[in-house]
Amino acid sequence: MSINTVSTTPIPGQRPGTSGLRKKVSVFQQPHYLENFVQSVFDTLGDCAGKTLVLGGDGRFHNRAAVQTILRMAAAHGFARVLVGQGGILSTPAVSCVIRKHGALGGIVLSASHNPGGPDGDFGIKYNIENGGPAPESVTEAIYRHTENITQYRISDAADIDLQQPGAARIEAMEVAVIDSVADYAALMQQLFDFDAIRQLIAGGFRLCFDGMHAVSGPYAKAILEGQLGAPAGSVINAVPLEDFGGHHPDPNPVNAAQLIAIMAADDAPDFGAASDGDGDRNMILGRKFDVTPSDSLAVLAAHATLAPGYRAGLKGIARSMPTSQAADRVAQALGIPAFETPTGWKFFGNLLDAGKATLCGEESYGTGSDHIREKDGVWAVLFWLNLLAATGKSVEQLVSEHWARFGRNYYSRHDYEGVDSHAANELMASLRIKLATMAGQDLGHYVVDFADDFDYKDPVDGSVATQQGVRIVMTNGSRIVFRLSGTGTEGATLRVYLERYEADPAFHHLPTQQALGPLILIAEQVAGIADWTGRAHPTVTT
Ligand code: G16
Repeated sequence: MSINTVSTTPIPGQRPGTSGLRKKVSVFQQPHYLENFVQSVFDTLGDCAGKTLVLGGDGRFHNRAAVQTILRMAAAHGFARVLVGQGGILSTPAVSCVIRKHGALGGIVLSASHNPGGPDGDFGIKYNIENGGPAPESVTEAIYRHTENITQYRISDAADIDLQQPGAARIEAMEVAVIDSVADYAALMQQLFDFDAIRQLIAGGFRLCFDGMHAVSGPYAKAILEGQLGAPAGSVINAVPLEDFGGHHPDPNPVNAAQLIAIMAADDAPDFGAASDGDGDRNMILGRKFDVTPSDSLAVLAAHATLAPGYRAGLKGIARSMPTSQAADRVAQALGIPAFETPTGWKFFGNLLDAGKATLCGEESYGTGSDHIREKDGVWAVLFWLNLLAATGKSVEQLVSEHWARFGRNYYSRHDYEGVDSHAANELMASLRIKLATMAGQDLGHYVVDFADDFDYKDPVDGSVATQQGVRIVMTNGSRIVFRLSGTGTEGATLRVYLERYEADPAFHHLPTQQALGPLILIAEQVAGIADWTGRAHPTVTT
């Protein structure tokens, strides 16, 4: 074995987005592409002698090859040890858990999350810091600056490591520990939730269906739901991770999890349904013939959190991303705890969690989590719901309907216009920004504008500032329209339009969502000229 220094030149466009660097697989397969980025991560970290790195991914196409390359580069950079998931597999929440449990310096997650996989699909890489969470922008920007100036990388010429069995190996002086992908994570879940009560619920005939979407959460759900909690074999469907996710889009929403939606809409539907995404950090929760929006899910979990052993002491605060509905804010107010509003991106929750300001966090993009790790967590959300159902004896629909009756309902929908021309999307946003100054007080038919702005965030812990995080038009009754461009796509631009209407009156709590939001949808089109700019009369995906 020896370490080689390889000459390279900067490759443009390696700036991490909302959650790491995501590109087409073919882009990552270019000579030096992955190596340049990984060396830039290591150069940002500096001396790593004596340090431990965690490494794993969601098993998508190119995962295995990338793991071997990163192991050889970590050895050349002088890491003492790498903990790598068996088969190169670790869900994003499991990486966060393992970093924290083993006191690692950080971790590398190989995933493009909910984006499609396979040779023609997407790949991604993200660095997580010592607290287990995604690197903040100060770190991702430093990595990016290194990619712009890189001239060489260092890599061992060692042979591939066998990742199939747990055990230890060496590359140069570095130890490679192949760890069970599930064990540490499952142990943490047992501390947080009442497994006995859930086991009893299931033994009593309660039926559930978890859709692994042929992505990384299948093995976690199998081990915990079927293995430890006694759900009958077959309760976890699409459980085997595949390199192309079986050709599906591993995005747990009513559009992409169509098989699960059909199962939950049938007359003999199970009591509870759930799905997770490519890397296991998102969740979708369903009752029998009943969908729970992610924003409502966060609010319901917060309102009942003390029923779960890990949260018995109560919540310190609740944080949500700005476009997420304000349902959780009402719970925070009732509990007398602070509510935080952050830009989109789980990395913005890290400081709040580290500082003990927030316990629960959530996003409209099917992400929910807590201070148990520093990532959102799909299986955790499922177990939290099961714990609530076991403790209350109520159905999913009952819990949500009672929540609306108490707090009012925040009707909510996101309209995505995917793959639109980037220039047109930027022009649309620029033209919206120009209008903001004159919008306050405007009568828009059903609504009067209270204020309109471009969301800025000042982190209450470290004072860092993030600007231009989404255009919001807020009505006098709290209803809102938010516009922003996605930071996770790999083709053109994706315009996201977030629509929210607050309804206090229980007589109006059971309207079809798109109907309830109809007037706001019209206003969004009028104000932004979406059809003119994008050439699209309708969104690509409505969730
Ligand atoms: C990532 C981020 C989330 C964000 C989501 C969508 O999730 O971690 O915070 O809400 O992307 O972001 P955007 O609207 O910019 O596409 P994931 O699950 O893709 O890692």
